[in-house]
Amino acid sequence: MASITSAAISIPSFTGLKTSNITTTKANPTVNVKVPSKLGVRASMKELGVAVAATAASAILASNAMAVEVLLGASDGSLAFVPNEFSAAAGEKIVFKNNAGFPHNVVFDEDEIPGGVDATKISMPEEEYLNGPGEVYAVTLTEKGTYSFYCAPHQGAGMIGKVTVN
Ligand SMILES: [Cu+2]
Repeated sequence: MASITSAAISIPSFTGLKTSNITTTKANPTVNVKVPSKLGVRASMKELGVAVAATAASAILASNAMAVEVLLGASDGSLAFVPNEFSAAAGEKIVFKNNAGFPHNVVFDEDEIPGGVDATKISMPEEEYLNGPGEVYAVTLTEKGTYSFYCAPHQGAGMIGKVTVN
């Protein structure tokens, strides 16, 4: 029961969780089938409600866990972001992952990001690098619009990219 109780407590922090989600899920027979295995056959209706809400929250968590992955350096060794143009949902995590030709970094161009966004808060410091294979830099952009970014050591070699947040 402890895990279910903690899930129920954390639900208000999910802004995406609406009453309508719970109602819809409750009507779904596959969810009702799963409930007894979690709570046992003596679960009260109130406990069933908590379990259903927790199931809905888990589904939302899973969709929030989606992330865009961008490779730093193409596998053929060329100095590029792969992909170098992509889109992401507002609030979606963007993970830049060292792949080849490092060191790399990720610096957003202060002149080519939406107004009001502080480039230093979403960028790596210009003089800091990802040095090892698989090292990552993750950022979440919440303001919609287009953002240009570059790799400081390889900007001159064309290692630049653009993300559209929508
Ligand atoms: Cu680079």
